[in-house]
Amino acid sequence: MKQMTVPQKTVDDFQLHGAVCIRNLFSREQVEKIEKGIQLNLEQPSERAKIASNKEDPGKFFEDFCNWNQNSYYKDFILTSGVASVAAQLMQSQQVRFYHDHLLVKEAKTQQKTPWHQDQPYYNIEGQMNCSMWMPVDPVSRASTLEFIAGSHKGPWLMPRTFRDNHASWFPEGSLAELPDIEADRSKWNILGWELEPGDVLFFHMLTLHASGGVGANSRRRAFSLRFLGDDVTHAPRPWRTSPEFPGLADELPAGAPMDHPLFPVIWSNGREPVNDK
Ligand SMILES: O=C(O)CCC(=O)C(=O)O
Repeated sequence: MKQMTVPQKTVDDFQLHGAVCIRNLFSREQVEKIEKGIQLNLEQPSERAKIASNKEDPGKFFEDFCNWNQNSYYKDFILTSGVASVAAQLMQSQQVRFYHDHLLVKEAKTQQKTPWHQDQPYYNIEGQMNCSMWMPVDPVSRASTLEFIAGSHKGPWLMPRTFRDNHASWFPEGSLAELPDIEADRSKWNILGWELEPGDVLFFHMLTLHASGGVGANSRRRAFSLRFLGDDVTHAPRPWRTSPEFPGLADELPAGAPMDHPLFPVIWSNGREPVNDK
């Protein structure tokens, strides 16, 4: 497994702000591999794929999850690009488990925004040592990029809601604090956001509040995301459908157990372990 070394300042920024941009992390060749993976994913979507925009939207927001095992481009990237070594450093974790992949394509003219949210409340995990990678294969303007609220990864957990109709489909109403209205006065918040070129990559904590805008007439925005788990992460089975869902997992992995399951292979272990590509 390839090792890449991240400057200490980047690690400190990730720990402090919960989001960082690493410029030029991946070569054109790696970006092209993901581009091919995305094309294959779009041609052969899984049963988990969904359209996250309204019918009236002049564009389309397509999402799919958990395809790495069927998509050789994704799998090759995950296992050989060195991305796991970056995740290990940012999380300050000895070991990195792969959690899942997530494809997010906003076709040209998509108006659908991604509202402010944290990812972890939608998931089936507890633990602080985690991170997500978000990498576009198209140039992304400041207006269409992913934005983050610096420091929000320190908590609290905020109520996850459906993106289009604001429904509490996960935690019961009243059980978590509500999201503040960030757009009502953006100047009150430390908002981080970077214009991106292919090869630039964002990493963020699964509790960091993030959001993105729509895209312009000539700017398709294909983004590929990977989710990584560190040493302290354990299984948190939920009585509702998580996003993504891992059907049957609760019967195999008890609450509070490490995520030690073939669905979540260890892809980095203290820089030494061979890749487990079950
Ligand atoms: O790509 C987007 O617009 C949203 C991305 C996101 O919410 C995520 O990767 O968790």
